[in-house]
Amino acid sequence: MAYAACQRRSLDAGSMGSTVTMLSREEKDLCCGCTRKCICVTAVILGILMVLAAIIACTVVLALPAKTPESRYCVTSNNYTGFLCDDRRTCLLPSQVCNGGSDCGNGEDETSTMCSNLPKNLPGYLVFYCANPQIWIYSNYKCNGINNCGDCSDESTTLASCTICSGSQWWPCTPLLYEYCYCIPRTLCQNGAQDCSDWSDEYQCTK
Ligand SMILES: [Ca+2]
Ligand SMILES: [Ca+2]
Repeated sequence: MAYAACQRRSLDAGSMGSTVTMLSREEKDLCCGCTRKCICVTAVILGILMVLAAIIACTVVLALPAKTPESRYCVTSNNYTGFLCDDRRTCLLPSQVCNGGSDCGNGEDETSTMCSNLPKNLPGYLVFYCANPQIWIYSNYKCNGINNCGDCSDESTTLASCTICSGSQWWPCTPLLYEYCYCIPRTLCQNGAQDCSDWSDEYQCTK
């Protein structure tokens, strides 16, 4: 007997007097069984719905992108890629990070997590790997005219994408000094000492 029919039968019986007296034992058993069955079915459906809801919730949570570390990328006033302090205003030069001195207000540029395994734990934009990948420098030492890698790969047009000897402060030549790569500072011109292999620093370059 369907549950609705049981209810209607009970109501009919109720309108005629007592539900108990008007329903036979069989009818009562059937109605009672029907009710229990409906409760069971409802419970099973609710259980299934809860499981489905849990699966959907898990799927949504797992589908969300993992929280990425807070970006500290910034650009310094002299146009270097830098490290942003917690104040979200101070932009440090790469070489100020893990240099042993606290340059951010909260010392976030010197955390043991970041500085314990250099350069692996540094943000990649602070690091430049030389032609010999075992050697690295801070990225602000790239294209600065100085031979920081030791093989001038940090001053090259190929690996470092530098513009060779740009700016009037440089004189292009083959330097005698290991410190320079493709040019010398113009301040060394006409100083009475040879700095270029062709002496152009003394006979051609003007300050
Ligand atoms: Ca520092
Ligand atoms: Ca350099």
